[in-house]
Amino acid sequence: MFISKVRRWRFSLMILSLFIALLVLAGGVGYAQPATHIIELEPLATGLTAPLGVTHAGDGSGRQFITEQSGQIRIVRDGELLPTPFLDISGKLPELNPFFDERGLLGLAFHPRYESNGRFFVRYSTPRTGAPDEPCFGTSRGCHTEILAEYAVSAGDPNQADPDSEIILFTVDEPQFNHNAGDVAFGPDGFLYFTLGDGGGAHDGLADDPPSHGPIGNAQNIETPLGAILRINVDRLTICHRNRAIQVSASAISAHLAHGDSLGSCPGQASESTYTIPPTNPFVRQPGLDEIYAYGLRNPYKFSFDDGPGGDGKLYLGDVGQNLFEEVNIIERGGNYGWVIKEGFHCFDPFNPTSPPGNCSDTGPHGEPLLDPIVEYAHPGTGFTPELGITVIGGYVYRGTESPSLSGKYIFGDFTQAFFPASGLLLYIEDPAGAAPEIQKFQIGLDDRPYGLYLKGFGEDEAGEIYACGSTILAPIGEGGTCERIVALD
Ligand SMILES: [Ca+2]
Ligand SMILES: [Ca+2]
Repeated sequence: MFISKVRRWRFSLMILSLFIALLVLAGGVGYAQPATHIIELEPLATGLTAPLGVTHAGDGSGRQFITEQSGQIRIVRDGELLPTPFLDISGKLPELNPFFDERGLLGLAFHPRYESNGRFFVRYSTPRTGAPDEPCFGTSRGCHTEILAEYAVSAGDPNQADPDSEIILFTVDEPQFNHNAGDVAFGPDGFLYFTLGDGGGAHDGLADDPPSHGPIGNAQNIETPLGAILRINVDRLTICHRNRAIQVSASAISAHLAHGDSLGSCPGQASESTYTIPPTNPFVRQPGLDEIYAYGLRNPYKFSFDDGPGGDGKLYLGDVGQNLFEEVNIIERGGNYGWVIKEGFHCFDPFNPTSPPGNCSDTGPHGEPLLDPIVEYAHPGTGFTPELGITVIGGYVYRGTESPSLSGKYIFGDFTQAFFPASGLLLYIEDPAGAAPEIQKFQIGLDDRPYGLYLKGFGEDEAGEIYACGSTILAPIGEGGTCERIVALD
């Protein structure tokens, strides 16, 4: 069977070579590479600190909302960056490290019915004391907790959130400062999705003695929310009604509160969460944390849904790799995406992370298949190809109208090709859900100039136009941050 496969492969190669030779004879050497798209970058806002993303309220206002890692949500209205932030939670954050940090205000999503209910959701980091046996204890970055919280717009001003409206929905203590992921978004199903990395450090803790993330690491452990994408329902909430915890729809909350009920479980009773679990989550009524939607992820920093006109709603996610490979995945419900058994398409050895073993298990701890990404690329100087950058930054499938040549392409990028100098990359995948997705590099400007910034995130406005955000500065400090709209020149 193996030999016949090899023969078939050789035969296919022969046919392919013949075909390529004919193409070369017919039309020169540009045959294998589709023409690179040329884009221009139009400034949306400058003078920012560490912009991680752009989103919109879906309320027809045309405003863009920029998430700053330093703790502010900034508004751009009619092309002007408003001086007062929509929300500033910098006082809740740990002191961010002035060289590099992955903590801060990390994600923002507006409720699909924000225009009528004023609800929005954020992910951020907050400090905690920690225990002496934790890897973060006594380190320069200390221990922290990751939080998913809900806020509301203020009653009087659409450009001001109510800072006192916070409801904390979900918290998890982090063993290290890094790999917090942090994106938040509503799916086409109306549920809220958010991501958490494997807890941090390296090798998902397996090379530590003893393993600092448990015997199989966090990403493969379905009893922890770390290393996973989670899905919850924020439209059915728990309230205390006549000393009994009940679940009601979010639209009925204010009526209940007016009649003396309170949000959350009843005093003195077992605490219940302020959200509910979609009954179709993969681990409901069986082992595994009910919030998990998919797992086996290392640092699923950015994700999005292809939910614009012509999109099929697929969930695209960039999972940041360790020493060698970066990857983009299309996430399916219940899927195990391989980390820490695999990095990209390759097997991973936590004790020899720069030499992928030839063999590893193709299933997870419960016999489930490990799902491969749609594409991978390699870190520069590792001997693997294609050599691009060191940290994938997930983006969006373009469904806007200003750049028709980009329609249906997955626009994403890389943080930087090396820590110094700032050398982010803007990339795309021509046919991301097709049979042979391939990574291409955008040409920036007719002069083909480098991006020249640390790429920190992407964003999308109400019209489906896509923005890239970056900074001249590695850390979340200073005023070197900018968000720019990506516009095709072809
Ligand atoms: Ca369960
Ligand atoms: Ca993977």
